[in-house]
Amino acid sequence: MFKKVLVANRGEIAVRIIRACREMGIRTVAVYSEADIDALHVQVADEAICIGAAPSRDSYLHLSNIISSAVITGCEAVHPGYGFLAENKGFAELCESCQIKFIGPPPEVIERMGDKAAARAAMISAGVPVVPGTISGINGQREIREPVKKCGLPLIIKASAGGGGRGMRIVRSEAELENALRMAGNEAEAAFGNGEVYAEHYIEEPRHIEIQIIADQYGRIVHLGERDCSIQRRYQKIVEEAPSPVLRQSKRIAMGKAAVKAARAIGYVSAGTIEFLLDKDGKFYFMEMNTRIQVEHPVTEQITGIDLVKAQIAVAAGEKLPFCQDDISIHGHAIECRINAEDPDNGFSPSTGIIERYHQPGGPGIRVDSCVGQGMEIPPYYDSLIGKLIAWGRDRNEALARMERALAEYDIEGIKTTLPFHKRVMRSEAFRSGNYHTGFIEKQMNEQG
Ligand code: MV4
Repeated sequence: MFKKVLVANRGEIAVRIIRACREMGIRTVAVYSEADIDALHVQVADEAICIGAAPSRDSYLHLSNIISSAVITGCEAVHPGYGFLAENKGFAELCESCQIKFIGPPPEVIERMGDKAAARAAMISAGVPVVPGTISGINGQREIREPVKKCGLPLIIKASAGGGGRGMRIVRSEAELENALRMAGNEAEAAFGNGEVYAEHYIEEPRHIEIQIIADQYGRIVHLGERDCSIQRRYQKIVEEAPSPVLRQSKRIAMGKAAVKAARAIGYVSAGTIEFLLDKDGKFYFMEMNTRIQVEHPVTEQITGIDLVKAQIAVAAGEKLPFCQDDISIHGHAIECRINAEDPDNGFSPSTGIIERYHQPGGPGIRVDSCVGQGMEIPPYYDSLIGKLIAWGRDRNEALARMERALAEYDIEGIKTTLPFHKRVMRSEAFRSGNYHTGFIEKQMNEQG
């Protein structure tokens, strides 16, 4: 096992990784920007090194400052968390070339899954269901109506280099197609420096259901069930739950098998997530693969009892997975609310400043993964996620009741947060019934109570 790991991240995920390392007897090195000198991850790590100025590009995205910190402190591995360098092929390669283990999949796998058109093609070869669409990227030379023939209408144009919803266009009539292709291409070129786009049939009001997998270096791949992440706003997940309130056991098994097949086909190692769209007929389709630990991993941990971060570190160190598929069982239900420093009454605009009062909930079934406390300042430079509130119950109703109780206990003053918004989500009829889709916030959030 590793003796020392550098945590190349900040915020709650850095703290989460440091906790896993501590339990495993691994020493940790935190890195921090000038804005984060008083941050929690710096306090809880064994050592800490300042890697630059507040803007991410000068610190948390600065490859050479981070890799030098790992070398100087004698770390054998780097955990990238999520965001920042987690899906940066160049960083994974740089780690490898310095004989430092990148805790994640091989660089080629990061690259392949980062290209959404290539990922789609790989899944078609692997026999994993994908939405009907164009096989490879469209670059303007082809017959303009080809996407309509292959996908039918409505269709959606996506950027190959995109993901997470950026640079997408929905086309409802053939007349819109040419313009939409050009606009999407231009947008993709501007945003990613790669104008390649592809098209898929557009599935109306789908559910976003993703399967967690974990793979070791010896070909064992296990799935840990699904998370339902359909509650999103502008492609940002807000609430996640596991298991999905709409999946039957047979569908769960089918999606799990598809996810394992996908992971095996691309030579996956580490923790990863296969995202699927579930349509109204209950058919599921591959959408994207995330080659990192995700924000919402705790709901899976709560219902499987498996510590995903520890498992991810162990497989990176060359250990065999200590469990097989038959050892995995789903116990109860978990819901996660993302606590963002944002003002839900003002278009979710970022809220910065000092936390004047802070009291977090506890008690039965409650987990808080957070990085803030009373007197701390939320800097304006980074992601607005300041914590995650996770409720577990023997069934969905108990998890929901505990979440509502914990939201009422949670007190954060001095900055705006998404706490009041979550209270409304939990009260809404659509969420309570479990019968919601990705248009929940725009269309279904008619409040009760
Ligand atoms: C889709 C889709 C419907 N049909 N693809 C949005 C984020 C990006 N990862 C893919 N997205 C979608 N792709 C097809 N063929 C609908 C969405 C989508 C969505 C997906 C997941 C969660 C929320 C969403 C909100 C709007 C649209």
